[in-house]
Amino acid sequence: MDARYKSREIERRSLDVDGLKRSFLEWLVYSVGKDARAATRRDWFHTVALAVRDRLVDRWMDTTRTYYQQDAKRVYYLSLEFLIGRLLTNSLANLGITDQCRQALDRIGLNLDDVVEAEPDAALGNGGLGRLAACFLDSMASEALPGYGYGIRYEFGLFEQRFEHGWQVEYPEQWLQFGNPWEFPRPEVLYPVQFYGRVEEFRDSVGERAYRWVDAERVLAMAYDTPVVGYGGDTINTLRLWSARATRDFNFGHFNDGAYMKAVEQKVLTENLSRVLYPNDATEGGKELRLKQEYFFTSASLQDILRRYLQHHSNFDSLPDKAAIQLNDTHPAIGIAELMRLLVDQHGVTWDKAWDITRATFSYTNHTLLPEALEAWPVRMMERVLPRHMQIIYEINAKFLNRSKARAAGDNGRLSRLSLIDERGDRRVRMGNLAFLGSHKVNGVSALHTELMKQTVFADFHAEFPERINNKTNGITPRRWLHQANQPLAALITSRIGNGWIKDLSQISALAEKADDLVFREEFRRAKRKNKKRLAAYIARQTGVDVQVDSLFDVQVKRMHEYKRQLLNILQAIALYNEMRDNPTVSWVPVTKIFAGKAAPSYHMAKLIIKLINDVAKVVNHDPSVHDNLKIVLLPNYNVTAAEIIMPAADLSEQISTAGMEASGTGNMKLALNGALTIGTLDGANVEIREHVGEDNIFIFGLTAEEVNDLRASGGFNPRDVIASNPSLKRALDMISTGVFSPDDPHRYHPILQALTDGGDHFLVTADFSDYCQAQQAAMDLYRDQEEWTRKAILNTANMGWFSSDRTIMEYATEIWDVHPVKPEHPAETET
Ligand code: C3B
Repeated sequence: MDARYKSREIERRSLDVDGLKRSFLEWLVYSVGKDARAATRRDWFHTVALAVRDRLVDRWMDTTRTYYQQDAKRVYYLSLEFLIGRLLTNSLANLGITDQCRQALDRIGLNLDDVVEAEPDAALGNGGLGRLAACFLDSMASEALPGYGYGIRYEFGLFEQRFEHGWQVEYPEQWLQFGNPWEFPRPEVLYPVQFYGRVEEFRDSVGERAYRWVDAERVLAMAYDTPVVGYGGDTINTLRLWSARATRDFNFGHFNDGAYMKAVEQKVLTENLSRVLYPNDATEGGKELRLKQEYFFTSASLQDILRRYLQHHSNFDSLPDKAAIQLNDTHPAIGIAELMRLLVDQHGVTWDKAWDITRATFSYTNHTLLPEALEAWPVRMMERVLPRHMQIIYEINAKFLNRSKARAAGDNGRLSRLSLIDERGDRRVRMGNLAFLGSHKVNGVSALHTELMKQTVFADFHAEFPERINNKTNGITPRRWLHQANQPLAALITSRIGNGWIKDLSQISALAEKADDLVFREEFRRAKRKNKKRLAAYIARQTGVDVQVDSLFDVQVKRMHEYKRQLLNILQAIALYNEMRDNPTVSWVPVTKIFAGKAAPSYHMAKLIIKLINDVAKVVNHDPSVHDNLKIVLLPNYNVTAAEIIMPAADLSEQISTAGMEASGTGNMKLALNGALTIGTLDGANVEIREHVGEDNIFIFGLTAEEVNDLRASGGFNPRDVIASNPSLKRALDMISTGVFSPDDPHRYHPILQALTDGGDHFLVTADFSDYCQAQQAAMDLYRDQEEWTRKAILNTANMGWFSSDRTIMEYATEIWDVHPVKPEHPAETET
């Protein structure tokens, strides 16, 4: 494409070094408005981003136009979270102009890596669910699938985490403070979204009973579009994020009364709707603003989808042939009632027809079985905020329960479990049930999770609709997580097997035969060491702790949650610390324990565990008697950008959730792809990772999901007995309880000890402790044999091809969406 662009002599699109350099210099002056001498790093970032953006706009429009002209079936991925991170490296790499850009900057006396550092990390998500959505965007564009992301343009992304005296403190994340060069505001793409008010019944033109939603408050949803560059730059899709705007008439009403300040105040309140991302990765039970956010972006997205559909169609019969709408968890599940409302109330479609269309259009992904994360909105709130939707939900429910087999069998227990309304206590709308009922396909995110869905939360629905539940094991994009984040390893792989793996990760299996090649092993280790040096420098900068590059980098990075069991890891660290002190003459394998992750601001236990890790780290890192053989660091403000530094540098990947509780995990995939060996339970996708990398190349320990279930059901587990019978666990807990790590407040960790003992140890930390320590010992022993370790690490990388999100997304495309690749036509490039 380079030559073609050059032949047209359009400099702003040229992809060679000179052309890039010229446009950088021009952009700096004419768009950023700075002189080269006065330009800051941030100015240069904006300059480069704008110049790169120029180079993708034509192809972006070509992509959109092709979809339009072919009236292609599109997939709409509705997600309250998109954890996309930085975009510059990604755009350059996917356009294939990283080297040219580096050289062009070089000629101006700048370093691309420094410029990249000035980009804020777009943290429009909490954790795995949001990052999965971002990987899916990359894969849809790379697979030439007509895919759109729809979400909210939060002004404040996930909070910035700092540690003050070892405690987590949250600060606002102002990622938009200096503007966002990637987005295109679309002030003309504006949809009204209503709240509150009441429903009026009337007779329509043919005398049928009909409803309208009146006296409601109105908010406008305004679109911001971000181009999503696929690998190779051929397909450029759209991420459309909605921002809340107050309506004008609403303001002017107050203005005329002279109540100017009140009007402005109302405007600010209205626009708060898209102000901030909820920082909990489980649920935000009962928060009205959260419900409004969910409805806001879902309604705007559906209006936009119908508008696009109606450009080519005059009735809704073929909506399911032209649009697949994927619900990313239950957050957009209100969309099922909203589509019914739009079709029935606004477009006059009959109920039964509308229901068939709705079900054929929607599908739903479940991401967790945690009971606290299954959304259930109080009926009274729903009636107040979305009165018409509440009616529609009642109607859907009545029709469904009337027809269900449970009624025929007279099984009232099952009937009440199938109901969209939880009648126990204050009545609630079960959004999971609504999502299930309104979708033609429902999927889990790993084989085990999907199986458990069938057995637990959706057992009754599964009996009713045995074809509906299916599995789509998560994946990760190899572009960001290997090609971009791990350049030393990516270059090594490409030098041996070519670069086809970037687009087709299954090709990486060709590395397996190199596992026995001593030269390759040496180079593999060298790449890992380079990444470890980079991480060590980052750790020193962030925490002031010096770590040994050649120590075993033992990494647990993910949200702080009791079920993920960072506590198990830190207890093992204390036990190891004790062993090292007891046996100073033994030649220990040096270990660096690396933690990172945010806790929800209101999750006290998780925050206490953060404090514990920091307290233990302080004691261990300053104890000369361990001779630097053990270091513990908790890196602040874990985000996508930090993950890009951490993942490539890990030796050991901690995936130690209580079996049955982690739906899939995706960090486990990033780490293994980058050559870390996993230490983990048979939970989530760990099960499938074991199948792919081979059981000799992974450290599996602990209770299985079935054993966990049995243990809990039998009530036959007493953590105090377990603790009493394990001296090293007892000693570690005694140290915590006597204030060894918290001399300023010896009782600080009482709640943790309480949870592990009288609390019944719900997450089975004590039950798995001994087995976990043995697995850790096996890992340390193996690490002494660097050849053997490297061989296994290579086999991990080589066998992770299946975990590409390209594989996942093509499974969704063929088995759920029936959406097919569409090659964009680039007319400007073919005319000469
Ligand atoms: C997460 C799950 O906890 C992970 O196991 C899973 O890999 C990802 O979703 C992606 O499927 N998850 C999350 O981040 N937030 C939720 N509210 C629910 C699940």
